[in-house]
Amino acid sequence: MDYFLSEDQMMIKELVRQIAEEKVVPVREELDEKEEFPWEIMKVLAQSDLFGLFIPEAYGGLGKGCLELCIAVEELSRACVGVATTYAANALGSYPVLLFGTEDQKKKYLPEIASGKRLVAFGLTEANAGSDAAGIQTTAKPDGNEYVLDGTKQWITNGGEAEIYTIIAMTDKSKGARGASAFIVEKGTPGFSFGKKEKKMGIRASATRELIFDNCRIPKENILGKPGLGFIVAMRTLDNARAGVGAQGVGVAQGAFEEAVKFARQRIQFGHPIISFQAIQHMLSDMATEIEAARALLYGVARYIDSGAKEISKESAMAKLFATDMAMRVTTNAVQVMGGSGYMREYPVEKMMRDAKILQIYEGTNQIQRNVIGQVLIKELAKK
Ligand code: COS
Repeated sequence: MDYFLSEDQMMIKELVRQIAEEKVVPVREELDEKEEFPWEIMKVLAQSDLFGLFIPEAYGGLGKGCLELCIAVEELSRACVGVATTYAANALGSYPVLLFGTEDQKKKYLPEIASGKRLVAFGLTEANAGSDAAGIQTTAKPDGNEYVLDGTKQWITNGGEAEIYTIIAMTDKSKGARGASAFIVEKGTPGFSFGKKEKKMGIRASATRELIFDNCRIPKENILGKPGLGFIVAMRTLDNARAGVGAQGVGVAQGAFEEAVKFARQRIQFGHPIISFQAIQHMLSDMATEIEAARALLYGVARYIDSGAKEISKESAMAKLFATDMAMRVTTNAVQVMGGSGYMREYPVEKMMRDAKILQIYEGTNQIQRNVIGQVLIKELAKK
C-alpha cells in the first residue's frame, strides 16, 4: 500500500533497507549464535547519519521525527530485531535529554548522540520494578553539589556498551511516583559498574545488562528536569518511544512474511508448490492483511506524534500493542507455513519468531499497554 511518504522518507527507507540487506542479513545468524554486539553495523549507521535522524538540526541531527525513526527501525527489524533493538534503545535513552534536558545538557550530549560517537541507554527497570515503574528502589541522595546513587538496574538494553545512561532513581521514597528523579550518568563515573550480562531467547545481538551504582557521585547539574519529575520523564519517554517498538513488530513480521512466501513458492508437496494450496494462501492472506493494518496504524500514530500532539499515551500504546501482538502471530505462522524447515536454524524465521516475543514484553508488557489505553479511555469519557 502507498503511504505517500515524502521523498526524504523514501530515501531513508531505501538507505536503511540497503544497509540491512548488505550489512545485517549476511551476519545476523552469526551475531545471534555468538550473542555478539553489532558494533560494525552501528558504525555504518553512524556514518550514514542515522543516529541523528530524530535529533534537532541545532544539535547536529537531521531534525526528523517519529515517522522517519519508525521507518528506519522497521527496515532494520525486517533483517534483524537484535540490531534494530540496539539502534532503537539508543533513541529510548536519548528522549529524556531531548524532552527534559536543559540547553546546556542538550548542547553537551545531543551532538555526540547524533554523530553516533556515544551510545545511550535508558535505565528504569529493576528486580522489583518492571510493570510497576514507580516501585524502583535505586536512590539518589543529594550531598552538597552532588547526588549519590545506590542501587541496581536490571535488563538494561545497551548496558555496558553505551556511554551515556539516563537513569530513574528515587530522591524521596516516601512520595512514591512523585519521589522519583531522572539523571544522566556517564560510563566511567566512579561507583558505576556493570553486572550480569543476560543470555536471552532472542534479540541476542543486543546487549542486556545490569547497571550497579555503589556510592556513585554525579554532579547536581546532571538531573533531568526537576527533582520529583522522574516518573513523568519515564512515562513521557515511553510514550515517545513505544511507536518504535511497534515499528520493530511491523518490520520483523514483514521479514518473516517474505521468507514464508519465498519458501511456499519453492516447496513442492503433492506435486505442486505449496503456495498453490488454499490452506497456505489463506494463512499468507491473513498475514499480509495484518501487517498492512499494523503499518497503517503505526504510520498514522507516528504522524500524529509528529504533529506535536500533547496527549500521545493512548495512541503510542495502541501502535505498540497491535503491531507486536501481530508480529508474534505472523512470525509464528511463518514458521508454520515453512513446517519443519521453519523450525530449523538454517532458515531465518526461527530467529524471527524468537525475536518477536520480546516485543510483547519490553517497554511495557502488552497487558500494561491495555492498562494505559484503558486509563486514557476512561479520562476521555469523563470529559464528555
Ligand atoms: N505522561 C505524563 N504523566 C503521566 C503519564 C504519562 N504518560 N502516565 C502517568 N502519569 C502521571 C499520572 O497522571 C500521575 O500523576 P499524579 O500523581 O499527578 O496523579 C502519576 O504520573 C502516576 O501515575 P499512575 O498513578 O497512573 O501510576 P502507576 O504507578 O499506576 O503506573 C503505569 C502507571 C502502569 C502506566 C506505569 O507504571 C507504566 O507505564 N508501567 C510500565 C513501565 C514500563 O514500560 N516498563 C518497561 C521497562 S522500561 S524500557
